[in-house]
Amino acid sequence: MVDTLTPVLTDNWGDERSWTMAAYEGRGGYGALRKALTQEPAAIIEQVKDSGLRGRGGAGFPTGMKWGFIPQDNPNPKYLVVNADESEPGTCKDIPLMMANPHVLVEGVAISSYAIRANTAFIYIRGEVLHVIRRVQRAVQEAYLAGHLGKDIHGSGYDLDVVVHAGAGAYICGEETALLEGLEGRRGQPRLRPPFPAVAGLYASPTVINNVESIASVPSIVEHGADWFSSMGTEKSKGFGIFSLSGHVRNPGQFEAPLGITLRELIDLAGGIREGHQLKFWTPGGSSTPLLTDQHLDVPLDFEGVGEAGSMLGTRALQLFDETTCVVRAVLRWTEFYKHESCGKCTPCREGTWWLVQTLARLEKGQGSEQDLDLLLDQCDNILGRSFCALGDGATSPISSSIEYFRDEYLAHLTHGGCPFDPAASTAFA
Ligand code: L3W
Ligand code: SF4
Repeated sequence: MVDTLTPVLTDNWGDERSWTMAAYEGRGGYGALRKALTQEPAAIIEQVKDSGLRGRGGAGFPTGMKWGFIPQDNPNPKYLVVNADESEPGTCKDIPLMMANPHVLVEGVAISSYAIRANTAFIYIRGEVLHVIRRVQRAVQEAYLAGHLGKDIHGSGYDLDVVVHAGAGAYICGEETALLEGLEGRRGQPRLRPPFPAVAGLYASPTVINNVESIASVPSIVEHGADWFSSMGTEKSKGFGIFSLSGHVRNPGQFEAPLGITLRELIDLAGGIREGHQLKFWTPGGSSTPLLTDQHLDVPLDFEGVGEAGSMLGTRALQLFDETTCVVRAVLRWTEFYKHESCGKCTPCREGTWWLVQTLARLEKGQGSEQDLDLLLDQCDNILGRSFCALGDGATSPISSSIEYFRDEYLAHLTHGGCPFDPAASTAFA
């Protein structure tokens, strides 16, 4: 089964001091940048379009198409912004990527900025991960010293400055327009779209915002070609991606594999569910994606397959829970997170997430009534599609999906006057 892995971004993670310029260049690093600089910027955009690369930050928007939206006749400067504010519960791919292989990101930033004709790029990293900020800052310094960044890069006449920016610790700043607000020095709250950032983004100028993994995939596309990339994956979800397995598996970690791999295959790669236990439920892309169950082990993990199963591929943060986990408690915990992180701008999410926690907490303690399940679904209905940004919608995903698959477990909390998984509260499942 191990031959289903396609290590590209993760290939050097086991190398000694893999994060240094010497180690990266020792493997041919920055060769793709030199190659890109001999081509027209528009040709790079075409190559990325042809590769089929879709955004790795959750939404799967075609990367080359987004770059193509940058209006080159706009006299304002163009900007590239890397969204490295990785905060979705369970998502843990960009941080290890930046720690182990920061130069693939820096090289991707240089190529992508050249393609959209930006002379300034920002890497916005969540503020809590100081070690990652330092590592990326160091890689940027090394790249300046080696002439991969700065003035007249490799004699091409192209100039690029890269700024590493530390966020201040708000989940909402992973939303692209809230990130821009933060970068401009304001409180991180989403902006109305349209206009999309490609037209009016940072400082009201055309801006491409891409996830770390999307940008880090670019050097390999330039090096090996669009056909090489699109030969992996599925018809509409091309290439490879990092799948993060956490929770009740024997060997949790990062597995880089073609899109379309199934959870069954990934669990095999991770050594199986922990001994003596069975999978109960899982998230395909963090807690903002509807839960799936053991009925969905063979769903192709691509944008289409997971969509057909009623969820979203999201960030491929696969959190696995076995039969010892109380789904109500897990969902309550996630909902508390959304309540805490709601930026407060719009009423459905600001008030709604508070009400969701009240209702869920009552149910979890076994103090509610069966009508509270309908109340919860009604509260979700008043948030989903009525919120200003995806945070509100995401907050409803684990709740409505858990009621769909585990209604009986909610009811068991009422019957037993508390959590049936907690021996102190009940012996229901003893
Ligand atoms: C120009 C148009 N640009 C769309 C661009 C848009 C953005 C990209 C995707 O949310 C999801 C969210 C999370 N002209 C355009 C256009 N664009 N139409 O395309 O846009 P969109 O709105 O589909 O998604 P989004 O706002 O980027 C991302 C979900 O992913 N998620 C991920 C969370 C990830 C983290 C993390 O820690 N990394 O928080 C998980 O489910 O909920 O639904 O660039 O400008 N006509
Ligand atoms: Fe803020 Fe939530 Fe509204 Fe998004 S949905 S703007 S996070 S209050």
